[in-house]
Amino acid sequence: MTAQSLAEIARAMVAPGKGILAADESSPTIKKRFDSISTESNEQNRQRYREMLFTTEGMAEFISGVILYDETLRQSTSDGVPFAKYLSDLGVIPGIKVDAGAKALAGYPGEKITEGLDGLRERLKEYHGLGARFAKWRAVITIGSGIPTAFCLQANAHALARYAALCQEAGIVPIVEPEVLMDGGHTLARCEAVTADMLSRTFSELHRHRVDLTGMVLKPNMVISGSECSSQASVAEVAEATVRCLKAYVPSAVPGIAFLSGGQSAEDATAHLAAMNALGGLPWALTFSYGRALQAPALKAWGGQESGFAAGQAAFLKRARLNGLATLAKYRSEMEAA
Ligand code: 5MM
Repeated sequence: MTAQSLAEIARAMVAPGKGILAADESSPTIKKRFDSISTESNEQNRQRYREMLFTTEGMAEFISGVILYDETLRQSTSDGVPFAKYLSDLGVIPGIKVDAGAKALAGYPGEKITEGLDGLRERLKEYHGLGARFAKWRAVITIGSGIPTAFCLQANAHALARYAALCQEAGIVPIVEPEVLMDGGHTLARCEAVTADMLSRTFSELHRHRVDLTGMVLKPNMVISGSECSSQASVAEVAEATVRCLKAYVPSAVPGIAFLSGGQSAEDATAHLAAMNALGGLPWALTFSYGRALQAPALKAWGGQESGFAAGQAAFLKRARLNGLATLAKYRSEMEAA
């Protein structure tokens, strides 16, 4: 596969009016989500839940791609169509989470390093054969007393770049996800400083690893007040700080930026995205790659019951549609009630 086709895939992932569904919860995370609706996390329930999301009629109008977990990439619809084929036939690009999770960084209490580089070349080859055309790797950065350290930021940036280079070698577009967590009492300004440092190191490592920026998508956190900070920034302040930070550190060769939601409410994540797009004059597409902010209302409406299937699909379609409108700056909060 040529660099041109990587760029084409990347552009399709961030096409106007569309964004990405992050449905790549690992087994421990999906168990937590299912626990919240008192539903057992077994293979059958996980298949049915993901089938509910993927077979939502009309979702392809707003969803460009879906990030799958290893188990999900190997699963099929109840009619026996592999999920990857089902999505591709709809024009939705299948993707795959390839990191092996964030583990404690030895020698650096409270900090994490994402693992999964060993054997990645071989796994990417297999995933490409199974239909995946993009991948995702998430670095997790915690803000706290004396952290993050420069060492932790650098180690994670290096791993992200090694992953991205391997993806492009395999004909797979890398989603590069350096997530600065919103957990904690820190201010918006502190989040901006840490995000800026991490983005700067990430793009420097991507350059050193000869990653083609036109064939990747960045998945960052928004610049936001810590969830326990006594002073919470307004929607306009979050939009301004996030765009200021991204403009300073993300080269315009990157076709698009697809945010994670990071624990924001579904409505906040949509309002922030819409406010950023309303600022205009952006060198890259700004869209979503939400997990919780797209799925939380759908998970609740489904409730693990067949009788909740249609309600779950309606809730998912609503969030997909409103976020699609947010990418075009056409979202209004009054639409939530419609
Ligand atoms: C879907 O959530 C992913 C969780 O992965 P793990 O199960 O391995 O923890 C996560 O990587 C997700 O893709 C991004 O963080 C975006 O999700 P949110 O919920 O933050 O929008």
